[in-house]
Amino acid sequence: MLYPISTQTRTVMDLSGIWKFSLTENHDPRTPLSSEEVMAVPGSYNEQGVLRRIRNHVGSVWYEKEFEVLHALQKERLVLRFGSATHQAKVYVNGQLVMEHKGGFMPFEAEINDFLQPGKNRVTVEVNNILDYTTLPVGNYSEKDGVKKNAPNFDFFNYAGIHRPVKIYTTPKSYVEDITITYEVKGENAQVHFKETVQGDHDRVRFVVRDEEGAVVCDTYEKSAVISEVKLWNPLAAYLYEVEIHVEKNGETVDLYRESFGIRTVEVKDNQFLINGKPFYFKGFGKHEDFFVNGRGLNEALNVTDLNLMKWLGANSFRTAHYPYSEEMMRLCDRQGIVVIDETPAVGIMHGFNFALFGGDGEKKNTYEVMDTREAHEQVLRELIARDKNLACVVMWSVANEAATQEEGADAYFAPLIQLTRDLDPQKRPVTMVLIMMSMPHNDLVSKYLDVICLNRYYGWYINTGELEEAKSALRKELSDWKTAYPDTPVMFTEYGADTVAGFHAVDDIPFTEEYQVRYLQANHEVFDEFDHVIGEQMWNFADFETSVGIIRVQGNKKGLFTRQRQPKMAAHTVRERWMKIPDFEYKKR
Ligand code: GCB
Repeated sequence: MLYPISTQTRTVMDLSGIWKFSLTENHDPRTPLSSEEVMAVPGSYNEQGVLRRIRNHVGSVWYEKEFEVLHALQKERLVLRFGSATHQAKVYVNGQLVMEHKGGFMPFEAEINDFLQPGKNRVTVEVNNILDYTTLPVGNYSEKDGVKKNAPNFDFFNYAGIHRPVKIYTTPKSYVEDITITYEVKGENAQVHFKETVQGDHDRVRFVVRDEEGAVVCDTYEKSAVISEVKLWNPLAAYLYEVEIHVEKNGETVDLYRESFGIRTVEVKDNQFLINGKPFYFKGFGKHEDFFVNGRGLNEALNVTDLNLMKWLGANSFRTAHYPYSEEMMRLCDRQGIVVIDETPAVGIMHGFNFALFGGDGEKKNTYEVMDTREAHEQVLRELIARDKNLACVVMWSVANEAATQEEGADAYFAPLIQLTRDLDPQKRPVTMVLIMMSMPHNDLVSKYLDVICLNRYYGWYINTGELEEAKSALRKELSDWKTAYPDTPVMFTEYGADTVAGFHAVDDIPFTEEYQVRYLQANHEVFDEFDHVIGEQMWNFADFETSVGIIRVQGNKKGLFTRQRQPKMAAHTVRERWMKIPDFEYKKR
C-alpha cells in the first residue's frame, strides 16, 4: 500500500489533532458523539486519559472529528487513510460504515466520495483493544461476573487508540495504486524493474528515475531500465533514487506518484549475512514504540532522537520488536541508512508461558491446539510485505517472536507461513524467527527453515542470575550446539539484557545495578566474539519501556541501555566504546 504524498496531481489533508473521545460501549454512530472528553491523535488513550478507568479500559472506545473538504477537491478520489488503529477499528463517515480493519499496526484506507455531504462531515471510529487467541499479538481475554480482563500474553503495555496519523488524500480518477521495485546489480550497473498497478482510464505509464542530485538517470515507458554506475544503499550511508510514475492519457500526466528506493543486495551465504556482497555485523537493539504521554503513538521527534542516539553509540540496526513500526519510522530508517529487521506482531504464540506474570489461565496446554492465529498471521504478513517491500533498510523479515517453536505443531504452523513470506517478498530477503530460551538446538522445530537463527538469551539474568562465569559457560555450550546442529546457518542475538534501575550501584555482581548491566553485557560480548558464526548483537532493549504491572517489573521493563527519557545508563558508554571499534562490515575475519 502506497504512503500518501502530495504531488502535482495529489494532495494530503491531515486529520491529526484533538478528537472527541468516549468510553461508551454502545454508541450509535448515526448521531454525533456527545462527550466532553477529548484525545490527541496520534497517541495512545491510556496515557492521555490519566485515570484508571481510561488507562485500563477493556473493549471499545469511540473517537470523532469533523472535517470539511475543499470544494475544488471533490471531483478527485478522496481516500480516508489510517496509519494504524490498535487493535480493531470500524470507521464511519456521517454515520455510515466505510471500512473495518483488524490488526493494530497496519495502515488501512477506503474511498469516501460516496459518503460525503456538502459542508461539515463527521468521521467516527470505534476502536477495540481486545486481544485473544485469534489475534496478533495474542492476549488472554476473559470475562467473569461481568468483569472483562485483557491480560497480554507478552511483555509490553497493551497501548491502544489511534496510534498513527489519519489522513485524507486525493488521487485523480486514473491513478497509481501500487508500485513494486526490484533489481539486479550487475557490476557497475543495476537493472531495475517496475511493476505498477494503475486503475482507471489511461494510455501508458512512464517511469522517470532521478538520483539524489535530481539528475534524470532513466526516463522510459519500459518496465525495466538500466542505471549505470549505480550508487548503492549502504548501512549508515544510504543512497536513495526516486522514481516518478506518470500515468499518461493523451500525452498528458494525469497522475504522478513518487517512490524513493535504495539499491542494495542481501544474501545469507557461508554463514555470513552479506549486504552488497560484504559480511555485515548487526550492532543494535530490539526496540519498542513507547514513550511518556504518547504511549505507542507516533512521535517523530523521538524517532529522530533514537536514531541519533544509535549513531552516537556506533549502532547500525534494530528489530521492530514486537510489531511493525510506523511508516514514518521506516522511511526515516531508509533515508538514514539504519538496517531494520521487520517483525510481525506475532508475539505471545505460546500457551501458558509465565502465566504468573502475564495472567494466562494457568493451565499449560498445547499452543497449536488452543490458539487460532493463522488467519491473522497470514493477513499481517501480506499487509506488512505490501507496505514495506520497496524499503532498502529492511534486510530480513521476522515472522514471529518467541513462539512455542519447541512444541508439537510448530512445524505445521510455521512452515507454510515462512514459505508465504518468501513467496510474497518481491526482493526475496532472508527470513527469520526469533527463538525463546526453551527452543534449543535439540528440540526447536523451525530453525531448519530459517536463513538466520535469531536467539533471545538471558544467561546471567533469568538463569545463572548474578553468576556471570556460569552464564558464559552455558552460552558457550549453546552456541557450540547450534554450530553442530546447523553448521551452515548463521546465528545472531536479537535479545540479551539485564533489568537495570538507573542510579542503583554495587561493587559486586548485584542484579539491577548499573555495574551489573555493564558486566552482564561484557560477559555476553566476550562469548559472541569467540564464535565466527555469530553475525550480530541486538540487545534488549534500547530504552526502558512500559509493561503491565507485575512483581518482576519495576514501573516497566528496565532493560534499556537508556532510561525511558533517553538518558544513558553507565553501560551505554561501555557499549559505545565496543561498537565504535566494530566495523559494520568484515568484523569477523576468517
Ligand atoms: C523476551 C521477550 C521480550 C521481553 C524480554 C524480557 O524474551 O521477547 O518481549 O520484554 O524477554 O525482558 O523479559
